[in-house]
Amino acid sequence: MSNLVHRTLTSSICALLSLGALGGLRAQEAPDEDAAAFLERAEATFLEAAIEAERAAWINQTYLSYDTDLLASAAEEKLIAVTVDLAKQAGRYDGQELDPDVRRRLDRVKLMLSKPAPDDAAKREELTRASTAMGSAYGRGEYCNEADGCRDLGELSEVLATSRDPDALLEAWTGWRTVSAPMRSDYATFARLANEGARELGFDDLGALWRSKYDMPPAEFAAETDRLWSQVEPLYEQLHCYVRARLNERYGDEIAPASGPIPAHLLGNMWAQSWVNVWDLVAPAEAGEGVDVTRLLEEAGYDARRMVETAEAFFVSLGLEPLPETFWERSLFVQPADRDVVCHASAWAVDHDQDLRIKMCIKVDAEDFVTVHHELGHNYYQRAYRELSPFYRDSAHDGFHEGLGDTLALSITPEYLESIGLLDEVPGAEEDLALLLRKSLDSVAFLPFGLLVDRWRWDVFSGDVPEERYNAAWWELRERYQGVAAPVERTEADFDPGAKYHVPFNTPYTRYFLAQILQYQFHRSLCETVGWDGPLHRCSIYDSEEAGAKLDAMMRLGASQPWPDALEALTGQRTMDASAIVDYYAPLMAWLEDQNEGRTCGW
Ligand code: X8Z
Ligand code: ZN
Repeated sequence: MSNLVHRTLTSSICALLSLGALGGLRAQEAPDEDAAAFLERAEATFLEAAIEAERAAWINQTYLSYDTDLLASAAEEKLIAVTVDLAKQAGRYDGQELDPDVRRRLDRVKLMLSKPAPDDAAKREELTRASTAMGSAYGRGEYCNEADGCRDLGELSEVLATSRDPDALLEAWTGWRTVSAPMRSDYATFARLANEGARELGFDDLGALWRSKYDMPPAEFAAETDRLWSQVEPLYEQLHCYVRARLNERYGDEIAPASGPIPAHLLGNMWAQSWVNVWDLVAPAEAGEGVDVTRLLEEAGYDARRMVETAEAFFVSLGLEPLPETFWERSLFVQPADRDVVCHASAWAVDHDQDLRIKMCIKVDAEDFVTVHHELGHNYYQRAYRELSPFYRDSAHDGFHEGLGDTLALSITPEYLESIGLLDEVPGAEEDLALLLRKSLDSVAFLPFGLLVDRWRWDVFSGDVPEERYNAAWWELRERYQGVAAPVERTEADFDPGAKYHVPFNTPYTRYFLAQILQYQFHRSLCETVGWDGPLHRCSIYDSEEAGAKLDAMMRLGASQPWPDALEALTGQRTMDASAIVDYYAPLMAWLEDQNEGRTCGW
């Protein structure tokens, strides 16, 4: 089920490897039904449980309460039980020579769960209880003090984005992390039991299961992410060096040292994963403003719904169908005033068919303008593969799902904004640097964070990081990859990984790292398709049915083929390649190197 794209059961592809991986499965009785008949039954059984869990999760996340927690937990538990049972039954056909499509579907059953549970009912119940408790704590989380009362993540994030008072930033930063500290023991329970479930399915641990979803051996996949990171690391290091120097100019040595890692509360975002909110602090005087999409949206009087309509219109301009009426009736676009909801944006196909929805507490700003395209990308992908086997209703790999809408968002150029009436005058080439720097603060800045969240979880699941080192290991990775440091001392009484949605909600994260790289690869090849020969950051595929047809063809494959086939259908290439993102920012890289002359970069 990828239909609730970011929760329990996620996507991606089974592998050549899963047979080997399942070597440890308990011996099964010889099957008394043939594989195709089993699959037909399995698809129906899975779909029924998945849809039930989906509905319960939707109600839970849009009406957080004691009772909806229990109902969602029970439905999820049932789905896990059903899926684990089917995965074990699928194992009965291991070693049999079968039609390749039957083989692939069988192998995928074993990879459907990102949270497998042990066979033991009590343990399964404990696992889902711990998970739901963490999710609910995150969704309802707030930090209260005398001066400001109680503030939720949205309000605390607003402080990180807009305040330039180091004390206020620090309080918002540490305040949100009071929400995650109590999750620590539930997380340890979750990791122990989900690992046990993964081992029962024949994987070394849960991390190995996650890494088995990429049509290659898990170790090879880890090496792939290293390879991609090494392609982009020099660009990140230059950006880091420049931003650190500008923050130092603004805040001084005490608050923002000129060398070493950057204190994590100064970068405009709760997790320092996007730095675009400190644009005003880092904008070069001589380079202009680029385009301030937040201001344009505000001036044009956009509201949440209008933002979604605008994103939908982009998809429609590519020749894709408008969203169904029920999308508009059933989605949640605005944070309700009277109840707790999980505000983190997500996209759903509740019935694994056409009941598409997004759930998002939309703010009228540039960041959420990109996010609505991101979420609709999920919905369009879900609709494109809805007629495939339930075990193929997913993207080629999870980076494709995450990168689809973002690819369209790369086409939100000044020229595009002018064509939809948001921008009066398209800035000339003299603004290119500002455009690239602005975008890089969102995109290049994200890359190491995209990588490290799962580096931490892989180490936790493998046992390399025991519970006593959860937080220390987290900060080692934050420093090593991102070059950021905690602004105040952290201890093992804290649980800072839990302050990021995807940890309590158990959503794998490497997908976003891959997506950040793939979207430029998609963009570059679609720009070729539309015959663009200018700089990549000025190319928009808006209005191109030819580009839309290519995207549609890829999306329709779902997970039915190994991902290199889907990548080839769109780009002609069979490997992920960070040269597109590197090319896109080449002029910025040159400028940054020049700016950083005489500075010692790195940390
Ligand atoms: O979680 C998301 C999406 C939902 S799949 C809003 N993203 C990551 C994050 O917010 O941390 C998109 C970018 C990275
Ligand atoms: Zn997403």
